[in-house]
Amino acid sequence: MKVRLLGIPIEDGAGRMGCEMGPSAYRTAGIVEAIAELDHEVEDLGNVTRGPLPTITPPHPHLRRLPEIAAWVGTVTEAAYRASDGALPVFLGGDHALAAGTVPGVARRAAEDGRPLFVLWLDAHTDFHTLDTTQSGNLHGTPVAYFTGAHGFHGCYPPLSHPVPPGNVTMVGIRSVDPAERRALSGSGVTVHDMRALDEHGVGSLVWRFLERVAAADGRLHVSLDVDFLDPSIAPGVGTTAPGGATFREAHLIMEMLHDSGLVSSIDLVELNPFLDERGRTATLMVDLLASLMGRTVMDRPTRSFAA
Ligand code: NNH
Ligand code: MN
Ligand code: MN
Ligand code: MN
Repeated sequence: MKVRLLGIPIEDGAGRMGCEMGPSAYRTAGIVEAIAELDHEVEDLGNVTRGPLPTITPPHPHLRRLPEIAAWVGTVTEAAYRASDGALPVFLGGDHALAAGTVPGVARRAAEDGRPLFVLWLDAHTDFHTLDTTQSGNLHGTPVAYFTGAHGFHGCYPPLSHPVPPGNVTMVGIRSVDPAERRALSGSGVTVHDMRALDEHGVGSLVWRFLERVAAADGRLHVSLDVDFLDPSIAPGVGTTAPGGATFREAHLIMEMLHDSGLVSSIDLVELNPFLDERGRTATLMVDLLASLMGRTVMDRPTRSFAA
């Protein structure tokens, strides 16, 4: 499989600076070597640069850096569409606002190839705010509402050509949901597995069920991995830590299952803030998780495949 790395140094969507350094930290942590070692062909496309700022009249005064994010979304959508041509793109963030570009870009690619797109959202947060509901004004809290076609982005973010059906989105690891997001999610069709569901059913069976659904639909799968999905004790390098997150083994198991499924067609690694990291340990963990997704194993094992 051919893998393409694309750095997307956005930090304007997060409440604090530092995510801009994410792509460099992944390269320093050896992301190219980790993938190449697994016998994939790797091409590093470098970093995207944001297009010119559009003129936007913000619908609310507290929305932070709306013209910047709108510009990024347009640029990233186009770049993600191009990077997904005949290769598996890994988007190196940058804060989670980048998913408002990567997902629409790969959704367009999937649609042109006649395949439905599914999204696995690994995050402490649901990022399901619209421009009208966000309280913080931090636009990294909005990508899922946008790419599933929610109203409330008109005249701000670019018009969406290929919205992802909410029923194709599954979230895992959730433990911080704002009241407006909770209301919007109920009845939306999005599947939300909060931490309690993980504790009760185990991450393996929840993820397996979702993968079977993607396989049955002959779907493509975009995986969006927010650093704060992980417990802060193992991943301190993020601006919005939330206690009670996924453990080291839970996270690796998901990646290993994703590898075995053969369904993953694009990946975001987002919200790494190297300024807050401890001697690169969070960057290194994220690279190791990606390696598991790309086929790194402890021992040889028989391939598990889906029932017909
Ligand atoms: N829901 C909060 C907000 O909108 C937090 C979002 N922060 C994240 N999302 N890190 O993953 O501000
Ligand atoms: Mn997020
Ligand atoms: Mn988050
Ligand atoms: Mn492989």
